[in-house]
Amino acid sequence: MQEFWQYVWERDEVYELDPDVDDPTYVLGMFPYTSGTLHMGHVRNYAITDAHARYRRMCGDDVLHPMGWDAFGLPAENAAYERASDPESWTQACIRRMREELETMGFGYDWSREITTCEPDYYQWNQWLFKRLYEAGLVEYEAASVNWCPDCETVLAEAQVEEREAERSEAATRANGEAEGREVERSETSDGASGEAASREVERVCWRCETPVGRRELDQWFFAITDYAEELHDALEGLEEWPEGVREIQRNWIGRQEGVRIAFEVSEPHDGLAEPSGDEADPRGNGTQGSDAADGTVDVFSTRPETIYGATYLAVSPGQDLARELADADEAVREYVETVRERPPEAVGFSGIATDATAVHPLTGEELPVYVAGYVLEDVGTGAVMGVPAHNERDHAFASEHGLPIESVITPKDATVDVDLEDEPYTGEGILEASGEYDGLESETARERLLADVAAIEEDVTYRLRDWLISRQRYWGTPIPVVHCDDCGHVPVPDEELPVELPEFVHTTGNPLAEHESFRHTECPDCGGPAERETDTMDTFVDSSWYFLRFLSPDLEDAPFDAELANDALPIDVYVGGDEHAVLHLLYIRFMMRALADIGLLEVREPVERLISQGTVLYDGEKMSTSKGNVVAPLEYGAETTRLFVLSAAHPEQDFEWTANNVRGAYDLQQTLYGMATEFVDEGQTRVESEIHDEFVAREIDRTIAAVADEYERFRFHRAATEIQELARLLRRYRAYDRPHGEIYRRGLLTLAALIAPMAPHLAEELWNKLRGDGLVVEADWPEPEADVADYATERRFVETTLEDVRDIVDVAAIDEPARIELVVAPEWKYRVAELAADRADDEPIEGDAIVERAQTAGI
Ligand code: ANZ
Ligand code: ZN
Repeated sequence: MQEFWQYVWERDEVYELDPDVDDPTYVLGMFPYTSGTLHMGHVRNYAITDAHARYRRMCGDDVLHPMGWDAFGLPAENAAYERASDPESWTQACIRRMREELETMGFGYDWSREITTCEPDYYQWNQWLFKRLYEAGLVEYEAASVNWCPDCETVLAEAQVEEREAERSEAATRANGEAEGREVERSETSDGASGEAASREVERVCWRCETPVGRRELDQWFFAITDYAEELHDALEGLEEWPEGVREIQRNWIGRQEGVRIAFEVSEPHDGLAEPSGDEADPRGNGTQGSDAADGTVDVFSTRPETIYGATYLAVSPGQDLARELADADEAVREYVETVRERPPEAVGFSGIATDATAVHPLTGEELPVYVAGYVLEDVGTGAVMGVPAHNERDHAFASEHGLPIESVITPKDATVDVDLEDEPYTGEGILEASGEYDGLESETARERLLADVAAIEEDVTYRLRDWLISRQRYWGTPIPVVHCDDCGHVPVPDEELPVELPEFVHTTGNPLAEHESFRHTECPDCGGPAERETDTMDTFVDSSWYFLRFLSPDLEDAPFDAELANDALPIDVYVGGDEHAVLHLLYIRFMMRALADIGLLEVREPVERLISQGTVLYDGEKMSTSKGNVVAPLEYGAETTRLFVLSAAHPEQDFEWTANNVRGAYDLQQTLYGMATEFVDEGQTRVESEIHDEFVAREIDRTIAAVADEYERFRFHRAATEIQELARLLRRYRAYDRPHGEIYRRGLLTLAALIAPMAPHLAEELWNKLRGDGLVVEADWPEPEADVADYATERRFVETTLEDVRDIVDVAAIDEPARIELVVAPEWKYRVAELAADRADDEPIEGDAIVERAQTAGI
């Protein structure tokens, strides 16, 4: 039966959006990664968008609800090795299977817009966009110490590295939900200063295979997302229809920090500072890279400038320009820098090396030693710090390990607070001491005064966000359209030569593209000389950073998207996906839109108006996942039951538990509705007068229409399902009392069909067809209430709650059906509730004022 309706929908092209519509209601679920087969997370995600799209369509909107495939990436390549096959065939097989599963579920997509990111007619536009970003200065090529997964044999973006407690308290992380877990992890890394974090063993692992991540130094391609750090941060404020949790995770990830920049003069005794190596300043330092060797100053970033008199050394990150210069001049420093850059942070610890250089304290003129230290992060602030061991956890740890002086400059206001600086730093606010003319000031005042007085101290804001590393040393991705020429440097492949197509797959241990002689060797587009192609491919998150634009004009041949259409259709009205994408995908699309806007390809800067971050489907308290072996296949219970259940089990943003019992409820509801319609059709219309019931039921039908619409508007499918269930129950009681198979009953059944159509479309078509004999419910209008039910709905709610209140003094359950109905429709309902209550309590009717009095006593 389901296949029948799916066939009809397809035949009538009911989900295809007219290409002339310029501002559709754009409803989108994050397209699936083609890793094999649909899982329950997909089903939940797509059931939400599907129900919403169907509801909006019934309300008369032109709805765009497309689907495609995020088809590049490592699993295909790994599967190819395992099965001695190739990534292309494996991926295409996955796509066929997953598309069939989506169709079996009855999701209503406009398949005429299907896109597949691993096909040249899609990925050529990744290359084209890469070039536009490159021309706009938003692409960098840098030698960088990067995260390296030894198992996947590729580089990982910072956001693809997960932090775990070494002993792995999994239960705790799960209980917090993935997203919160990440947030906690992140804030602890960025604030290693807290005592707890310092004592905690954190392991950095690959997000995909959970192998501990190492470091490697490689030449890499980056997108300059840090150019947008400030805007990405500030604009979060305006994303009112995003869950606060996701905004908070992005805020933490971008990591805005207000502080100061302090310039220290640095000198090296031997031969002065080496000339800058000619490298451009590192773009990942937010444009605030501190070393400026030419005039011999190093900027440090600090949030506590008032501790400056307590600075006993200066430390620079091993990746910082000054460190590289010092390494050139000093063998020992060079060795340290090299080893430390190949190591994961937890192996670096508080190691460091003293250099010959000294820094001049801007206030005391004292000479401070300069260290290269692994705990100073290259991409944070200026990549250099002033070490204040007395008041900063990390500096304290470093100083203790290297025998550096610990000098107190802040004492707590409360003299009873015990401070033992040998043991641990005092990190709170307080009163300044040993700070020259600032002695005796409170730290906050001192901060302001120093900023005003000292030219070397300037206000500064820094962001922890790093540039987006897009290079992957893998085959199954978009080739980066660049040629390396000995004479001309990096030369982008001319537009007319795009796409740079992936050559045939070869089985090899390393990067198949690097082994592909005919791919690798080419001609320089500039000078025609021999040159080598870039063999890195793009991170798959590049593919998904703009795919929603392609759905608007999937067949466009001369551009990635139609700008006019995009300006009209965007932002996406409703975007639904898992919260594991809170910082990867959802940050990249916000960056990409802004970059495209600044290049002049678009006018909209924010891609998503309303974001729904769907909760997890649990089984026995754990996330359903293949690795846990607790997966329920989406089709095990039948498409309709599954979709109805995942929608009715909980609010989309909440987790819920998959239990056979709960699923049963969704199944029963369908059976009930189906049974009612069948019986009605079989028995034909009969009519018995029952005025009071007719009026009540008619009003209830109207009220339910309004209530369900309201729930759908707010994505509260679970409450919509409850309303539908209640109306069905009422209609059954209605029939049981009076056997009134009349017009009102029929309208009730038709209404139920329409109301449930967004969630259970096959069933709805079936009911619609039985009761009407023609037309499709997917194309029907949302039902109109016959009467204005606003007042009635309020009244009814009042009566229902009042009845609840009466529970304390009488057995309300004992109030029989007609009496209840009478209560709800009667104009003097308030009085009647009291009367009934009194009646039941006494078993002896009482009258008039006594009733009212008693009702008042009962607080009614
Ligand atoms: C001196 C100082 C004294 C600092 C003091 C703090 C307390 P929090 O506070 O952890 O959020 N910092 C700056 N750049 C850094 C880098 N690239 N790598 C590692 N640490 C860096 O972060 C702000 C502090 O982190 C800064 O303020 C700086 O140490 C350190 F009593 O400067 B502070
Ligand atoms: Zn050349």
